[in-house]
Amino acid sequence: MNAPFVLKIDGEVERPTQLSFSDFAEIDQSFQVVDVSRIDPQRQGDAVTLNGVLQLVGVKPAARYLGLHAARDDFHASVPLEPIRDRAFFIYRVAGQALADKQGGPIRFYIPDFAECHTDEVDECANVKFVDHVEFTAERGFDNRPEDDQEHADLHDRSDN
Ligand SMILES: Nc1nc2c(c(=O)[nH]1)N[C@H]1C(S)=C(S)[C@@H](COP(=O)(O)O)O[C@H]1N2
Ligand SMILES: [Mo]
Repeated sequence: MNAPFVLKIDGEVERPTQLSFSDFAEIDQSFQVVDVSRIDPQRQGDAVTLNGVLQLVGVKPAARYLGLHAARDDFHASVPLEPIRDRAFFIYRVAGQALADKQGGPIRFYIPDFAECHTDEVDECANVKFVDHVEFTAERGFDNRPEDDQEHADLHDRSDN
């Protein structure tokens, strides 16, 4: 039996893909980030770089935005690819195990050096937890990140972030 996938990747790519936990673990060593706390002391675990995923799926030149979808809590961000392509990663493992719910698992997107929430397209809110679908688009896609202090405070109240 095939392992259940944890992340679906499609849109402007040559090879739409569904990745399981073991697929992540088997991605080439050159794209693995062992111990993300070396990059951001606030974060734990192991990751695969966004660049690794871009290579795997064969991202098309038309792709300018990265859609990060979390069905679990209906949270979505559409982030410009260029400013993050060499620094973002997908955290998928902590201490050898799949990332737990409370850590934003099974897959958590992470961009080091983000702006404060709702101040920029690349902000802390773009560090989407529970990502189950990544979609590359030519134009900015669906995004329901908070747009002001009130919406942001409400989100944190709701989700005990
Ligand atoms: N799926 C999902 N991802 C999310 C959010 C959310 O509500 N749902 N909140 C965002 C916000 S506003 C912040 S500040 C960070 C909080 O991450 P942390 O709980 O790991 O500190 O997650 C971001 N990613
Ligand atoms: Mo936030």
